Amino acid sequence: MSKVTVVGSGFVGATVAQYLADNDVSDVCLIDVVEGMPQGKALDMMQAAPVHGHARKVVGTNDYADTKGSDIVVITAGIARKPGMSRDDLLKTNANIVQSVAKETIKHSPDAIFICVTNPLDVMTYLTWKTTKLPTSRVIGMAGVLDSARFQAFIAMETGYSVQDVRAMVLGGHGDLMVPVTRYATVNGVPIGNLMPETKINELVTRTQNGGAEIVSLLKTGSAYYGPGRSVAQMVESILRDQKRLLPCAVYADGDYGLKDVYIGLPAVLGRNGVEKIVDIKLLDDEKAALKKSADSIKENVDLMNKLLVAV
Ligand code: TXD
Repeated sequence: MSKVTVVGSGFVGATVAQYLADNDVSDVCLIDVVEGMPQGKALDMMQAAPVHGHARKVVGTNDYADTKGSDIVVITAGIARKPGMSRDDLLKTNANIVQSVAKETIKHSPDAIFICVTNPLDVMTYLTWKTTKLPTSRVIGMAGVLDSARFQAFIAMETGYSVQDVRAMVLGGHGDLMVPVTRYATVNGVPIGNLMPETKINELVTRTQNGGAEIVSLLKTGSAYYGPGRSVAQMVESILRDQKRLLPCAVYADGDYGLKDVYIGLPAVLGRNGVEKIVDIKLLDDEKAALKKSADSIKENVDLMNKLLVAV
């Protein structure tokens, strides 16, 4: 029986928990700093179980002792940027939260694989790795699956073809500098360049890059969670069921794609051991340059985070 701890029982955390239990992937421990909230959501999910017909356990808690022995720890704890708050303030606040969460969870689940979700994603994943001191294969960030899903959804909407036939991968950091590798985007193997003009592809790329902001501006409060939650769940499922899916994830580049000492979105095979392989999909020079630019920006933020953390 697998156990997944989800730290941060907010919108994304609860969506992950619901999918994992409903689809019989694992038992779930939901934890949060807010008292009663994870317990309430867990109880609600346990009451949905008889209707749904699964026998998975969902536990809500504020006590890290209950996270003991988790196979996977998903970190969604953090705050969203509030009006008037600088990016640096957000970086500092979330870095402190993620650092404390990683320290607590690794104590109780030393054999776990960690999936970081908190923004700024690539930087927080790096921090999770540094804090847990785990091998890089066991610390992964979720962003690429979501960004790719958004791109795929837009391709399906544009062409009118079934989303089930659309495949695409978005690499690079989770932000303005993400790199949607349009050459590899297809509808059942047909490159999208055969199906729409380049100007349209560029429009879809821009919409993908602003995918999170578009939803924030519609929701007014909070950010996306169905897409993000489902994306995390796909990674968890690939690991626990040893599916060896090739998914774009924030992984540690140690010379891969010419990048060093940075967590960034690259195509990775996820299986029972975590990141089992980073696949080199042969990029063109301008795609490599875009990836490098994205990596440089992440590294600048990691440096800034290190300064802010020391300043605490
Ligand atoms: O693609 C991606 N990686 C992302 C990232 C897609 C969507 C959301 N993304 C980020 O995930 C977002 O920017 C946030 O940083 C996280 C979580 O987003 P969510 O929408 O779930 O935020 P909520 O609903 O505010 O939930 C966060 C919870 C909330 O219940 C807090 O009480 C809790 O985190 N929290 C903590 N839990 C445990 N421990 C500590 N210290 C803590 N601090 C806050």
